[in-house]
Amino acid sequence: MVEKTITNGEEVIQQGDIGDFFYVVETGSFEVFVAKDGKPPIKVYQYGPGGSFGELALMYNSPRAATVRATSDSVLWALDRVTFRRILMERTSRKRRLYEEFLEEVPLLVSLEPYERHKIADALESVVFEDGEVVISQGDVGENFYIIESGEATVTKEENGVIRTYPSLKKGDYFGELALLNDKPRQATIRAKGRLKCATLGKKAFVRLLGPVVDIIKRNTANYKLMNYIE
Ligand code: 1OR
Repeated sequence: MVEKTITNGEEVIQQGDIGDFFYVVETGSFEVFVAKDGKPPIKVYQYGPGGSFGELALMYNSPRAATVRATSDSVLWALDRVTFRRILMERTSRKRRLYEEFLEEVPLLVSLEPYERHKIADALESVVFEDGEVVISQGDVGENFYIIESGEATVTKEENGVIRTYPSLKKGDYFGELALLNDKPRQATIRAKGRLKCATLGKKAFVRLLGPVVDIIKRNTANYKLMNYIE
């Protein structure tokens, strides 16, 4: 990859151009604009550190679908078209195909644009837990967020020596968000009930990609309070 220094306001990609590079943001911020049917461009997306863009034209041999402009002085890493196609394309399209249908059916994510779900698919990794295995241990530091792909998980919480059990989690349910949102220790223990398969995101990707649904997540945590699951 080649490091590129970008100044505030610079256009890195212009809609309609031929694709040459794929970019990863090290520092700074970018806005994405799409112009359709002769109308003025509309802002549709933004990127910060850890974000990546410019993959579509390289994957589909199509013109650039959007314009990407820096909104601060930034540092990018650029990967040329040939290397992208040789090293990253197969994995990226396989993961997007693999998770597409599943992510469309996760209630939390239905309000997102397909492209936003694609970026989540890029960052997901699947993990499998056998019956009784602990996924999250109460009191631990939180590193990951989980969405259940298949199977069930039990939720227990220990308080003053008393262990309480809460309703089980099933396909499409998510967990592990509280510690990431609040920087607090894990508030409950989650265990596999039978074989459990989860799609997981690390903390940085969680913050970067689930920004648009954080309000929904926060609203849902109000239900935990009703259940006395958190203080
Ligand atoms: P590219 O190679 O086409 C422009 O060059 C890049 O902008 C594109 O790859 C994506 O990486 C990025 N539609 C199309 N491209 C988008 C979009 C987008 N958002 C970011 N890019 N959206 C749909 C708008 C109708 C935004 C969806 C949230």
